[in-house]
Amino acid sequence: MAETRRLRLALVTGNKHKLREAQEILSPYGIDLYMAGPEKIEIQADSLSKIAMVAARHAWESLGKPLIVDDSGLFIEALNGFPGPYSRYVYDTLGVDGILKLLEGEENRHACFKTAVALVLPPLEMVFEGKTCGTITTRPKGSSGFGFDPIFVPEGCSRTYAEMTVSEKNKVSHRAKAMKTLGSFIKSMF
Ligand code: ITT
Repeated sequence: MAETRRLRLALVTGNKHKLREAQEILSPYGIDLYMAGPEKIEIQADSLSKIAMVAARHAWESLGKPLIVDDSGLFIEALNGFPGPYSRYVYDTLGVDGILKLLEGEENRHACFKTAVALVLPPLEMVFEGKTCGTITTRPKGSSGFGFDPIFVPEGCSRTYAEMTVSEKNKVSHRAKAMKTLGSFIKSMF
């Protein structure tokens, strides 16, 4: 019987929800993802890809094992793309309610979630991106997921990410798109 090769890959994050979403996507591609703890440094920059790659290279220094870093953000059109790369800080300070307040009375609720996944698998260093657009609700709905999930309804859907199971979110999400591209790439390599 042919032996199936699987790749063990570390996800450097403090966010277990990201791990769960990404594990489900990557497993069919022969990738066993585990959470690794070296501190994820987060530089201030205007591009998620840059932030993810700097963090991934830094993590490699202490971990020395094949790894990925996922940096994601919510880009709101009426706020000129804010909070974008500053999403973590804005989530921790203003939270979901703060975003809804900023959009009070605003008719343009269009927004996009983006993910950049940086891979360090020496000598390879690559970034894979995913994007899903949709609308910001007027009040939080649902209790699953994390972060801004309760206020984001992806295009073509009637429920927020927080009203979906992990598998449902993975059918449409920004993270799933980035992880699938990563998965296909790795599968083609091994
Ligand atoms: P790590 O940096 O430790 O990986 P994090 O939660 O800080 O975890 P990011 O910096 O990538 O992740 O995300 C910035 C913010 O955007 C974060 O506070 C999340 O709340 C939010 N976010 C990221 N991905 C999301 C998603 O799929 N759904 C909802 N909110 C998300």
